[in-house]
Amino acid sequence: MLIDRARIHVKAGNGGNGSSSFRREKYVPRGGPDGGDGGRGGDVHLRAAPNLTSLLPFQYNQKFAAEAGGPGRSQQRHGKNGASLDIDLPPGTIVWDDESGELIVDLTESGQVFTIAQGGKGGLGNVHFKSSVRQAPRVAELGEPGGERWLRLELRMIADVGLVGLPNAGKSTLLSAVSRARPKIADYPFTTLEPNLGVVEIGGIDGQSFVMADIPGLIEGAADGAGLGHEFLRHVARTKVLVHVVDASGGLEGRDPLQDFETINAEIAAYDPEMAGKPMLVALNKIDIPEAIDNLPRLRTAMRDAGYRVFEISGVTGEGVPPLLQSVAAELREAAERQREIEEKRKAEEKTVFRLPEVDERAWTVTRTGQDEFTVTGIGIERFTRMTDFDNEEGADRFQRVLQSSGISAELEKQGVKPGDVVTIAGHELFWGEEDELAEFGFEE
Ligand SMILES: Nc1nc2c(ncn2[C@@H]2O[C@H](COP(=O)(O)OP(=O)(O)O)[C@@H](O)[C@H]2O)c(=O)[nH]1
Ligand SMILES: [Mg+2]
Repeated sequence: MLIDRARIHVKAGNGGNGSSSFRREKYVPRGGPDGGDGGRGGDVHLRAAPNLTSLLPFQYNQKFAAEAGGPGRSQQRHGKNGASLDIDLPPGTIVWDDESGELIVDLTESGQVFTIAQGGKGGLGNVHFKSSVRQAPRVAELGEPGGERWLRLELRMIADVGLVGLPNAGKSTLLSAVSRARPKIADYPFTTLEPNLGVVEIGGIDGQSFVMADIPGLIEGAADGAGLGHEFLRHVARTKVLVHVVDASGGLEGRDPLQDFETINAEIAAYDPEMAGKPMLVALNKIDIPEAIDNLPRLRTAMRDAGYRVFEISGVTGEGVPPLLQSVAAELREAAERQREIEEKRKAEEKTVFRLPEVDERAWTVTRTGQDEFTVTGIGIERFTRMTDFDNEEGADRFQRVLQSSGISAELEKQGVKPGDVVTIAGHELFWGEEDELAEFGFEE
């Protein structure tokens, strides 16, 4: 099996800082606050893009960052929102969080989009913090940092096209002629129950490519009841087109190729009726041998009469191979089109764009983490803490008011917080202040 792996870092854009500017107008003494909000940072999306078959590009390029939001500006002007970034991955890519090992998403379907990192919110400009007692507030929020993480990508290639045929028909030879796969050739009819995979690249405008599997052992294994590996079955089940390779020469024993063809078809039908229903192209192989040439007119007529599309090829010389591949590619495009219609119907009923799970951002938890230590967690309060500019006295004041109005201060008191204790929120260490201090909290300088 072909497994491709890569490790990449994604970073959503930081939110822009809010502006703390003041109006400078001739007749407005100490003009009012007019600093606008920072722009939102761009998200990073993963997208399963058709036609991609490899993670190779990610060996060279590992860092991906969406644009940061612009800072808010004077005259209440909003900062520019950062552009989001789409990372195209081949369908079949499995995405893990590199640190925790958690499975994040399995991009199975072409077109599937997943938001992997959310852009930071823009900070509020000081225009929002106007009140009657606060004529000229300096406070403005910092932008929220964008999400970032290391990801592990794994692409397990699934075959689009399966090569079937009797041992020695020339399946492995054909696969190695059209791809970089190097299956063992000849003398290995029973070697392996793992399919060999190769990526076949068809030139042309859209640079179509597909994954072809040489499926040895299907018939042998199925016929004598040998257990086929799970991976093997997965490949067989997911192929969309079969190419039936027939040794048109009849081999050294002078067999009848039509008889060979029937044998395999009967076994496929017995093995899995669904597989027998897949589109099948016939490749009459070894046309570089005189015996094959002699057989061609008879085989061609019989198979076409039976409704098959027939190609005459030589895996060894390459003769006749390009038209076969073009037809396979066309067949796959049709299969993809049918699949897309099914998907669209399904999409009409359910949403297939996955988002990060929705959670209650305002929920918080206060935990006593030591004799004199407490930790406050919660998405909203942590974000607010990261966005607070503690160097700014008014920002710090506002922070305290939020702690009070949210009930966090009351909960800390209920749990027995006393002056001098450390309260940690989003990595900031805050000291609980004395009752009679102006500020209930003092902040570490
Ligand atoms: N002359 C000739 N020999 C071929 C051709 N394709 C395969 N062979 C030979 O047939 C034998 C079996 O080929 P292989 O690809 O291993 O068949 P598989 O068992 O179907 O995978 C090998 O000796 C190949 O060299 C062909 O187009 N022309
Ligand atoms: Mg083989």
